[in-house]
Amino acid sequence: MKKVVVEQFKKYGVDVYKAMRDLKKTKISIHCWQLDDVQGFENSGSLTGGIQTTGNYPGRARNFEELTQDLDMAIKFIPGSKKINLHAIYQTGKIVDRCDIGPEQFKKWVAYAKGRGLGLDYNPTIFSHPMLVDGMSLSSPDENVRKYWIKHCINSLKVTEYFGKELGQKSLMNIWIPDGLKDDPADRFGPRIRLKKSLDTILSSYKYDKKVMDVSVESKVFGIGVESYTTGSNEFYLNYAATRGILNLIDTGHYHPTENVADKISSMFTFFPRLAFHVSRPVRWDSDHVLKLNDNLQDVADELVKCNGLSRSYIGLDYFDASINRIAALVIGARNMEKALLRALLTPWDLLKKLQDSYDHTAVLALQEELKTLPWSEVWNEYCERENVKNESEWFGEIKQYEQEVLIKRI
Ligand code: RNT
Ligand code: ZN
Repeated sequence: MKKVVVEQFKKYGVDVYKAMRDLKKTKISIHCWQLDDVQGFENSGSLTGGIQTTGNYPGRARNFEELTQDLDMAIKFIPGSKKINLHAIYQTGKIVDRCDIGPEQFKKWVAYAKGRGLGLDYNPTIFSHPMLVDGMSLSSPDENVRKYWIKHCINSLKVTEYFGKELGQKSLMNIWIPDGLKDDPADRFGPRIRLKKSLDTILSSYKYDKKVMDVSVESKVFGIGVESYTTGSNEFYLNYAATRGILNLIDTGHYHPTENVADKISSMFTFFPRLAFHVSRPVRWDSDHVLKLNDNLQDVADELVKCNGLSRSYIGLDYFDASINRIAALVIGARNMEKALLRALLTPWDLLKKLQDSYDHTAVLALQEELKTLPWSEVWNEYCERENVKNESEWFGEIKQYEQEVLIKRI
């Protein structure tokens, strides 16, 4: 790297080599579901649960072979340490009813991950299924429905534990349910009490090995068709996670548009030793757009670094755009996550904190703005080179070529 670049950062007390080392230690969990529009391998039909993919770009992966081929293509252009985030619907081999899912259905994935030194994370899939009755699962008024999904989640704990054990890297099982109501509820309390009981049953039914896995719960404000009420709200899961000693997962698209999601991170770390994230980009609503390197993403990355939270967080991505090349979508979003983290790691937070604590807010503002012109992109290029990953001008051409040779032939 050019000496002048190193010196420019050094002037502020920032060691660019340490920043690259810290970035390399941070794992990003790449969500497989961007590559096939959240369809999975079960042939379960349309996507339900208040989430939606729009667009019909050619080349959607239709099976394990195509999906892993596309994943390999994407991973090639994403520097740094990676995991793959799976959903139950990506079960392979003998497809079973979702409530009966187990490690057997994920052997192929473990072999895939092992071969590449990747970790795996996991999500029970509580949508796109007939047992999601009237949009409800773990909070359903119907006991049979609740039992079905409880069983799915208990078996999912076993899958996640299997990942953690087999791969020697901790695995996260994240529970998100779409339960909610379209219009003003007659009863808000009942479904929440039922959800609490269902979750307690899941957690007490199987004593998973906490050394190899964690469980998180993901809240939401609303979904399509469930605009008026979501059982698993932010307050619900914050309290649930805090009282049960599990993790709370922040999906950056699941809050009111005027809420500053980054601001939540320091409050959370005040009480929770560890956090989990689904980093997404909401456009007007939880639209799951591809991550851009915008202020919202940078703010999240900055807070993670400032709170010393990188080693205490599961950082996963969560978006699904079917209107553009899906591999490029995965690459662009993941690289932007890495870039935001690198920029955060290249910032002299101690210096800025000192200025704030000595009431010199003018100097804070001046320095914050001055830092924006530092040549962080030079460090990014160096990082990509060290990781043997192509830079901005080169990877896109390769993906376009793959589109011509492979993707457009998938009809
Ligand atoms: C939905 C949640 C959930 C899903 C994925 C597919 O609003 O964000 O995390 O996006 O599990
Ligand atoms: Zn999410």
